[in-house]
Amino acid sequence: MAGRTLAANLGWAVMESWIAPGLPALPGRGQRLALYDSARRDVYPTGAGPAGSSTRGVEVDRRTVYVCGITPYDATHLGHAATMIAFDLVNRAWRDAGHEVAYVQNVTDIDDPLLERASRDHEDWMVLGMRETALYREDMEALRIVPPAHFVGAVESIPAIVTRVVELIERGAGYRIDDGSGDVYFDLTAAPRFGYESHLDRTAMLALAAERGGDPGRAGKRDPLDPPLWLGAREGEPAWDGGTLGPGRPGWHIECAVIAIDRLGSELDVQGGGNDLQFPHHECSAAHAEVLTGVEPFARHYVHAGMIGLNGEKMSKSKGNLVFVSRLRGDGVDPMAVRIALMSAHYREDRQWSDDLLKAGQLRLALWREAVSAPSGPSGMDLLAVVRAALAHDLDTPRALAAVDAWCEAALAGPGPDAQAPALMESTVDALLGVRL
Ligand code: 5CA
Ligand code: ZN
Repeated sequence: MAGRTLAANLGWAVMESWIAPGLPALPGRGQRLALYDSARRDVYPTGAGPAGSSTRGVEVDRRTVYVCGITPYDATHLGHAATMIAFDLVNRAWRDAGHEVAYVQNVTDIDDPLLERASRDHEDWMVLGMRETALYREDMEALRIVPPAHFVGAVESIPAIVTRVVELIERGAGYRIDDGSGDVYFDLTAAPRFGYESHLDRTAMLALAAERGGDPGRAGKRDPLDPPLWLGAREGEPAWDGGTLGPGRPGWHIECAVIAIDRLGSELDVQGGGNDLQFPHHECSAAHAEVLTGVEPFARHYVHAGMIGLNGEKMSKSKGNLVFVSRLRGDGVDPMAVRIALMSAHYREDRQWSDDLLKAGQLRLALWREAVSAPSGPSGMDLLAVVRAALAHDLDTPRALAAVDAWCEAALAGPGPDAQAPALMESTVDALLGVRL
């Protein structure tokens, strides 16, 4: 096979995910989930078509989601947690609606930021990546995130990526820069619909590409926006055997395109991540995948979670304004209170983390825990129906949480008609919201 590398023959470690939380069974079925699609700019039902039908032979009762995961050069912060919780709600809602879910998440375990941090701290980049990935797994487990079926590293995917980059060159969609660097770029003219996912004008695209890891100023490119597919080996940097590409390492967007199509096929129900990935990352990944498979669109829904900020700025490793999930855990904060706090606003909203938000989450958790011990309450089936309906409409967690609060207040105010309700309320918030009381 073209691109079978020395690294693969030596056997790079394959990523392991984490232990799954228990999912209590609920009576009945959830509704069909509708989500906002960035490409179509509105809320649409997820899935291939009307219930009972299929397009291009896709099974309607299977749902596929690819979520852009961490670059492990620092610990999981609340922004990562919020994004992973949003897609966990998607996973839970689909399962509740009776779907089989195929969920893939990547780990960008080789990229510039990882090498820069390792070099700054005089550390081995691989050990750094392994340590932060291990901590991420622990954090995900503590937050009761249902693990992806495939948790896939970039490094272990290099042979597959090499094969696909060679394929893109053969199709005339990839070209080598003739300066001895060994760098290979994607030719955007191969993707005439480029821009349909993010709707930006060229000036905005150029600015965002420069800001978010791109290299519009790189000499020798056919178009400043052309993204790298393969970076030729550099002195002092790790490199892998790229077969006819020569030694080097993969570009970022091709990593996600290849992992997604190899594990999930040529069309996804959901391509997910934070809204910082809408451009250029998801636009470029979609362009790569569409040229490789000939199927458009790559994803039926491009779903973007809002940015969590601190003190008025986006929480980001490069800015250093981070609140780590592990630090909160270390301080004895219940991860369920963190989860509630992050779900108290809508997932698409850019929002700020604060001590007050956490305190409100802790109070809510205490209220729910007190109420679940009540001997009875208002109808548990009614509460389940409201929570299901709220989540089915683009994950309306503020409405779902308010319904749980109202049930709790009523249950604590005096005896209610339903003695089964406290147990059903407990399973509802566990199965659908991921909150264990
Ligand atoms: N490895 C790439 C994706 S292929 C990456 O963006 N890694 S990351 O570590 O920077 O981010 C991991 C995930 O968390 C991505 O989906 C990203 O969009 C999301 N994310 C990053 N920062 C925030 C934030 N402040 N708020 C919400 N989500 C965030
Ligand atoms: Zn990605």
